[in-house]
Amino acid sequence: MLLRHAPDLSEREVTPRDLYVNRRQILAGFGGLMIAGAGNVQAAVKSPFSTQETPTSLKDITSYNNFYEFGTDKSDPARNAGRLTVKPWKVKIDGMVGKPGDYDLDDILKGMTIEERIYRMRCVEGWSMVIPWNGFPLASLLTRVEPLSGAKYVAFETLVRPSEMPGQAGLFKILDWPYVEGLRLDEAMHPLTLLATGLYGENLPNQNGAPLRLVVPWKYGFKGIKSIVRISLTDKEPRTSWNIQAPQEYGFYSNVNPAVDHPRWSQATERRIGDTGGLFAKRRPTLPFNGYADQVAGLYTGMDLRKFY
Ligand SMILES: Nc1nc2c(c(=O)[nH]1)N[C@H]1C(S)=C(S)[C@@H](COP(=O)(O)O)O[C@H]1N2
Ligand SMILES: [Mo]
Repeated sequence: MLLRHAPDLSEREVTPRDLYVNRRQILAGFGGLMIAGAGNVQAAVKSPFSTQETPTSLKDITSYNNFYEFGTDKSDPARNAGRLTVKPWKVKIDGMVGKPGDYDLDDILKGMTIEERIYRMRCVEGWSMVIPWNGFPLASLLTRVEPLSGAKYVAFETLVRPSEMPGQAGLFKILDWPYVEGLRLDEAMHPLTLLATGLYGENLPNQNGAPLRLVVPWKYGFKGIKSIVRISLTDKEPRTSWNIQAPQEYGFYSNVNPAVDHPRWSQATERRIGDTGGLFAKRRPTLPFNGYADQVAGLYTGMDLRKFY
């Protein structure tokens, strides 16, 4: 049995991909210790929420991305994000918290459980990937900074650094920078909600949102804000980039919902990236809450999800 504190191991030392699927499932809890299976060196702990679906290939996960700070084409982030400096990395935590501050990401990681979770990640464009994330529950961080009793929402902001983000430096303003997102506090505290720092046992590739990005498995991909530099607790519903850009098309909630069409396309089915046949591969039915309805539907009881889309 191997017991180590999270900061002793960088993600690079965590499980190689071929060990993933049949790994012993031991949950260490959020106590700050990792427990790996006897005789194994891997540090990640498989989440009880992991899907059994086959992960998308590393190549597809890292070459088909949306990250408009690096360009609007799906291939732009892989080409342009390499120059982004991701260390050192500070995260400002402010607003309605007992312990606001400018935290160094390495300090945040001290004592955090490194968890392995294989999540289906879906995107509004009707495609999906299955990504084996490494990271820690957002709740673990929020609990440590002590939200005040009046806090109802969490707002997130991405880095603004035009010198390293060509999409922010161009003549055309693609989006209002910084990219912003938000969650209700109960959504943010849900154990499925993750701050990812890696995937496939490696540090997060820049194009996937290094060094820290949000993963909300039951929401569309655009909720997963990348390269986060600020987390604010607030009592007002935060603004979100896609809602600012196209309010008729994107609401605050952005829950995966096959029953509610996007104004310009159906959201009933999705294309799994990597399925044979490429663009012509058989589409899959999209599941309510991305297949996590048992865990999260209760967060929305009594809400009209056509109105709160
Ligand atoms: N800062 C920032 N975060 C972002 C985006 C972006 O353009 N900028 N795109 C979003 C969208 S639309 C999607 S689909 C996912 C894609 O994440 P992935 O490239 O890791 O699959 O990132 C989301 N997070
Ligand atoms: Mo997206």
